[in-house]
Amino acid sequence: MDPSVLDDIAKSLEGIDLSIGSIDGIQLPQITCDAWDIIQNFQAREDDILVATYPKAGTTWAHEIVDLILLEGNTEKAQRAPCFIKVPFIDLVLPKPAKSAVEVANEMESPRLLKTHLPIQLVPPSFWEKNAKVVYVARNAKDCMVSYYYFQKMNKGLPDPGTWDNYFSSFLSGEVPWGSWFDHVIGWWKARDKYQILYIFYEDMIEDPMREIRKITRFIGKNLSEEVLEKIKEHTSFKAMKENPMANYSAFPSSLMDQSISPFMRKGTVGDWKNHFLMSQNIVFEEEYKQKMDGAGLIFRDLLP
Ligand code: PPS
Repeated sequence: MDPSVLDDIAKSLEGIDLSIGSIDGIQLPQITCDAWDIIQNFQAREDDILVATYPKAGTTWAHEIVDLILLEGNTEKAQRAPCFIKVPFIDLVLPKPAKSAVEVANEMESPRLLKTHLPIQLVPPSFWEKNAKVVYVARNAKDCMVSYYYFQKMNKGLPDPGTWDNYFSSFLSGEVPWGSWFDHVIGWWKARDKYQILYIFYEDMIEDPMREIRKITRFIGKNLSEEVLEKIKEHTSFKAMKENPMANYSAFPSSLMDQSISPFMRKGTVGDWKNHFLMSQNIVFEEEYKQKMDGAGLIFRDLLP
C-alpha cells in the first residue's frame, strides 16, 4: 500500500465536520448526510460482498473472515493494507485529499468486499438491483450498547456519549449514530429471505467460529479445505486481531481514535454488559426489549441475567 494514503486520510480528518446530522430520522455523521447523493448512487456489482452491521456488532471480525475466504486463506495478502482501507466503508465520504470510500470502491477489482452500518432502508438501491451478497452480523443489544459507549468515548468523530446513565437512555431510544439497534436488526431480519442475505450472530461466532466460518464460506460459494478454514479461524481470533496492526485500527490517526481511552479491540466477549448494567437499568431494558422485539421472531442469546 502507498503510505501517502494514510497521510491523506490524516489530512482529510484534520478539518472535518464532526457534527451529527440525520437522514429520514436516522442520526448519521454530517459528512455522510452531505454526501448522501453520492452514497445513494453507489454502483454495486453483482459479485460484491457487503458486510452490514449495526455498529460494534463484529463488523471488523466478519470482514476479516470474508477477506480471507476470498483470498483462500492467504494471510500475507490479507495484510496488504489496514482494514479501514482494504474494505471501503461506503457510509463515509471523506473530504479531499483522501479518496472517498466510494472512489476507492469504484477503482477496486471484483469481487469487492465492502462495509456498511446503514439500516436496510437506507442501503444504496443498486445492491438490491444487482442482487449482491450481504453478510449481516447481529450482536445482542446489551453488549452492543456497552461496546458502542466505549467506542463513542474513544472515537472523536462521534459525539461524546456522556455518562453511562445518559447513554443508556440515548441508545434505547435510538438517539445514537446509525439509529435504533431494534429497527436495524429487525429491518435486516425481515429482508433476509428477499435478498441474498446471510444473517449471523456474534454470539454464534464466539461459540463456534469454525461453524460460522464454514457457513460464510458456503454462502460466498467457495470450497476450502479444513486446513485453510482452520488457518482463517486462527488469523481472526480476538487475540490475533488485537495484535494485528492491519486489523486493530492502530494505523488510524490517533487524533480521531484515541485507543489509550479504550482500545478498538476491547474485550471481544459475550456478556460484558453484566459488568455495566445496574439492576434498575436491566429492568427498564427488559421491558423495552419485550415491547420492541415483540413479534419479530428474532431471538438473541445471553440477554437475561
Ligand atoms: S465498528 O467500529 O462498528 O466497525 O466495530 P465492530 O468491528 O463492529 O465491533 C467491534 C467489537 O467487536 C469485537 N471484535 C471481536 N470479538 C471477537 N473476536 C474477534 N476476532 C473480534 N474482532 C473485533 C471488538 O472487541 C469490539 O467489541 P467489544 O465488546 O468492544 O470488545
